[in-house]
Amino acid sequence: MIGTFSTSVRTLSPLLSPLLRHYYRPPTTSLSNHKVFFSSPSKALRQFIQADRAFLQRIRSSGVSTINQSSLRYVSGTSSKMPPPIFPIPDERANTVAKTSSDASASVHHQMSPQSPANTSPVVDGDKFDYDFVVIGGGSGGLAASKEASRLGAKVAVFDYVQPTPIGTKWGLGGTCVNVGCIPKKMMHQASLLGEAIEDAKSYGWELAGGGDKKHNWGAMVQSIQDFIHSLNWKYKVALRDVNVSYINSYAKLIDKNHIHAVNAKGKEVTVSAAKILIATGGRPKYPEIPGAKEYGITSDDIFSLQYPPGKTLCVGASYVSLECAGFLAGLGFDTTVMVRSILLRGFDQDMAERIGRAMEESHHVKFIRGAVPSKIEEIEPRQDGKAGRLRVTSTQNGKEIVEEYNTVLFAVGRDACTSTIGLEKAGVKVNPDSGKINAEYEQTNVPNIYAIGDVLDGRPELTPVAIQAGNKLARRLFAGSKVVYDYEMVPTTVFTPVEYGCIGLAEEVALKKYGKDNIEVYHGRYRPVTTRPIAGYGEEHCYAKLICNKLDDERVVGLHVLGPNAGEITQGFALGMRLGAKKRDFDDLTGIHPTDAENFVSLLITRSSGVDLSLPQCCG
Ligand code: FAD
Ligand code: NA7
Repeated sequence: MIGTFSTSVRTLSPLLSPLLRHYYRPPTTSLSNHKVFFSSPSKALRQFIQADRAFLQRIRSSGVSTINQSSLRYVSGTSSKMPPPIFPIPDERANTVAKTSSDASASVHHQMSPQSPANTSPVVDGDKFDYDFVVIGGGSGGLAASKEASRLGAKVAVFDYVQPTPIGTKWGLGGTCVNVGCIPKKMMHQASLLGEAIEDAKSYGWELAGGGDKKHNWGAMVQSIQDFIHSLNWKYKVALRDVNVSYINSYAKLIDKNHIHAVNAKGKEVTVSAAKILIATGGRPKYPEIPGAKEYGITSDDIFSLQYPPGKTLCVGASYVSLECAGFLAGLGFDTTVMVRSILLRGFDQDMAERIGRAMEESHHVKFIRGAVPSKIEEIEPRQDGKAGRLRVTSTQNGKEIVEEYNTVLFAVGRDACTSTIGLEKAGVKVNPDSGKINAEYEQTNVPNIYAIGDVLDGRPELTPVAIQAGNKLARRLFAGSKVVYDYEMVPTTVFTPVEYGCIGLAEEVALKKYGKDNIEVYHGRYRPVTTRPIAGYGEEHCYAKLICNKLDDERVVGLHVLGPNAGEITQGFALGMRLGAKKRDFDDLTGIHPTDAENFVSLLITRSSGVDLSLPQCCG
């Protein structure tokens, strides 16, 4: 509902537009400056944004047919002047979202067929149950869905509870992304890039006071990041309260398809009933089943709040989580090794994965042990407050045993969906026995009133924006009659290794398999980054852009890949073009912004089939 109002206001009322500007906190700039990005909406707008059912009702019954500054003043009693009508407030909630939200207008959004199972009525059975909608899991997906449902008039509760890691790490409201995922990861990545920027700065004439070498303080970085995260935990709580979502900090389990039993940290129990239930419990890191793994190893759940510098570190696994952690640890000056069982970045374009490996090895001094798995971890010296321990790691590489000493072993060997201890079987919800994940078309499980989103979903990308978008759209379908479903295709993503890798669409090997070798053309090129170390020349030998085109469809671009600084920002921009069906000639016709790294995509002339060697281009044509 609020989405509907804000869209109409934004479109039709210039009076309010200054207040509806979207402020954002850039993830890559100063932690200490983040406060300047908070907006301060007027009282009327705040009331509008925090609209509860009573306020929406007052708007309806007031006879006001326009949502803008003056009508808000009228409804909130600060003005007695009835505003003139500009935009009609629709009476039927069922139609509003589809008619006026951005969902309905964008060409890429998908509508459900009227027969689709989750195309439910917005009317809820509120009287029979404590809540219209109960969400289990207050992470990216659960928070988004709960707030949207409540804004749309549903009575909502969210259960969120963090079970501590084997070494006792725990965190607050917000789930993986904000506490132990995207956000602290990006900040440590940024901390490591800043170390490189210091070298870069020297080439531009900056001098360090006293001429001394740079030195990184792990404790200070962790403190800043954790302070920032705690501020976000608090803001999430406030945001739930502002839209009248009940937050219950307890571990929840289903008792049957409409009842949930939960226990908090002090053992206090509560049972609630709900017409509709959403499973958004996310995932947690796996540990390999080897002696010493849980006793002495850590995972991404621990690294971002680790109270001591990790020292010489072994990252086990070649997933993006492992490579990202290895990247920032090496950038912060730690001796870092990645143990790879088979290939780098399974599921990603393998040409790009190998380029990332080379960049990490050659430019960032990360060591790789290929074809190896650990078999045992023993403690030589225990970790203490403020100091890492010493660990002996025994591994098998191509049948041979290798033994090496490390201060920290970080496992990034995959994640388990949190579905095995939440009573799904009691409610009759089925999971894929191989992955433990829930198969839910249109986010609806096999039990019609139980839904699932985010990392618990089988075969879906495990990414924060995916969970958020799917959650918002599900809430609109459940409580506003929308038919718009989330489209899981063409999801852009970025691996934040020291030289970042952004991609959208198909990996080259997948495109070749799907369309056939003769029907695919690959346009690619190396480029010099203009944004980092143009003088010192850091990383330029690794920067690379590639477009994979389907010749059967007039060279429609089916895959875009970029390895270079700020690849996330580049990929996000081009993702829109890709979703709108861009062809190679659209890229060629696009005027570049000079000097940028992204402009390399408008001048990719060399095809893989030509076999022409890729030399670094000169600047400015
Ligand atoms: P989560 O965010 O995991 O939230 C689930 C919540 O439910 C948790 O708080 C959990 O404690 C709680 N919970 C579980 N069981 C119960 C229960 N029974 N009762 C109550 N509460 C319960 N994605 C990106 O898009 N970009 C990135 O750069 C990125 N980086 C990542 C880096 C790392 C190191 C990791 C691990 C992940 C990263 N991700 C990234 C993935 C992203 O964090 C997840 O896809 C996203 O958080 C999933 O959201 P979710 O709502 O499904 O679950
Ligand atoms: P992934 O993407 O599932 O990758 C797991 C990695 O760990 C992969 O490289 C595996 O190698 C490796 N692995 C798995 N088991 C072992 C053992 N026992 N020993 C050594 N190496 C092993 O996991 P992530 O943790 O990065 O992320 C999962 C999701 O979380 C991801 O989609 C993100 O969205 C967040 P393999 O290639 O199988 O040989």
